[in-house]
Amino acid sequence: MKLYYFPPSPNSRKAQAVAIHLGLPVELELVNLQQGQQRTAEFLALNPTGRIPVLQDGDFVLWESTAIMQYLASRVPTPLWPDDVKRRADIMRWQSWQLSHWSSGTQPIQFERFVKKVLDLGEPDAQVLESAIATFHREATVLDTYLADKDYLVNNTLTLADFSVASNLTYATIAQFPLEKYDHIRAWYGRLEALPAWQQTTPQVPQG
Ligand SMILES: N[C@@H](CCC(=O)N[C@@H](CS)C(=O)NCC(=O)O)C(=O)O
Repeated sequence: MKLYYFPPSPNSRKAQAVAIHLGLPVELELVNLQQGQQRTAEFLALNPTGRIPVLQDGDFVLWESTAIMQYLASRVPTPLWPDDVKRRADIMRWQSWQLSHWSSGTQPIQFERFVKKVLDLGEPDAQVLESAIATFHREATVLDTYLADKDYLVNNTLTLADFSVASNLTYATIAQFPLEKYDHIRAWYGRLEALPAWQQTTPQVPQG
């Protein structure tokens, strides 16, 4: 299997971390987003949306990180994606929330405070930031409350849900996500950060 990825991308991190955690042999193929390699004809033939990650398994090509994670975790028996319909639905619930709602707060903060600086795109837009921070607090309150009596999101066991939701916190420190009052999120994310698969996929980013 081949994973088209870009190391700084939280979306490719999710898929790569799951592959590492499961010990699956996955060949990595760099798609340099800063050089526009996601827009080459060759890459668009794999993923017409022009985004990474993409997984290629023989002649089967799969894009969308959540689908890739589920496909990878279906290759071997694993508590990350248990063979139980309610547990799977619960995992899907959190993966859906992550893509639709959690990202709505975290991604604009990450873009305004971190990506703009790295790509020299100017100062953060105060209005965008204010709105994103309000969304962040709304969603973080839900997550923090849910985690108050749990170590992990589903069945109190590490699952794909944790990898998905944690991916948004990849740049939490450098982008100054307002996490101070969310003790349960910080404790839970600490558990993710202790995983070798998370450590091995930590992006190298310019500091400061
Ligand atoms: N919903 C997609 C989002 C993928 C995505 O947005 N990937 C970004 C990197 S984090 C990308 O490839 N961006 C390239 C571009 O927009 O040109 C997924 O979960 O895989």
